[in-house]
Amino acid sequence: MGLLFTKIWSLFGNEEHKIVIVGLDNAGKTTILYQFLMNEVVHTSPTIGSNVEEVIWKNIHFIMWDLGGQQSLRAAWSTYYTNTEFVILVIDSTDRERISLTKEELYKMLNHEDLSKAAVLIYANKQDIKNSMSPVEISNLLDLTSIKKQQWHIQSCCALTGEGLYQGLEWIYSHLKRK
Ligand SMILES: Nc1nc2c(ncn2[C@@H]2O[C@H](COP(=O)(O)OP(=O)(O)OP(=O)(O)O)[C@@H](O)[C@H]2O)c(=O)[nH]1
Ligand SMILES: [Mg+2]
Repeated sequence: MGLLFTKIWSLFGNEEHKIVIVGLDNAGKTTILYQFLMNEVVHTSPTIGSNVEEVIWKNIHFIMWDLGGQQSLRAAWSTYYTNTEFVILVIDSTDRERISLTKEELYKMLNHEDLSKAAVLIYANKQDIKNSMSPVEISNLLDLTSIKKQQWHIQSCCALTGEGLYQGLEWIYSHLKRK
């Protein structure tokens, strides 16, 4: 009965799904959040702390937390993890020097008990820039196939044009429908 009620309740779009958006500074997290909210590119400055917005898509309510990615702020990411259903990891695909740092942060996150049941969407952002790493290259560098506990998906995108962003949300949507 509880489950049936939950399903019917979600049909009316009253259920909220918590997403945390993480990634190193300058990856494009805030740009992505406001693309989802307003379908436009906003002028951003480095996020100190976090931004939170409700994004409604296909009648589903997402509470999206965009966390600051600077080194001093990353230690606080875990304070946002409770009840998180989806993690969106944003990668600056031109930032080859720091992909190993992203990998470290990714596995630290995946090992956190509050995220053991979360699903992970990885955006290979800034695909508009020449010589950016491809999703395949990023998958290999992050060793994504070694992730066994969580479901994951990698999506190439460009936050400036919005290209690829909704394909990523589509994966989240299909994940929710499968549950
Ligand atoms: N060329 C290009 N630039 C992008 C893209 N996405 C974001 N940017 C730019 O990258 C810079 C950083 O974007 P933000 O969204 O502020 O980055 P952030 O991940 O929120 O950074 P922190 O808040 O410091 O963690 C901005 O100048 C954006 O305009 C993209 O797809 N292509
Ligand atoms: Mg930001």
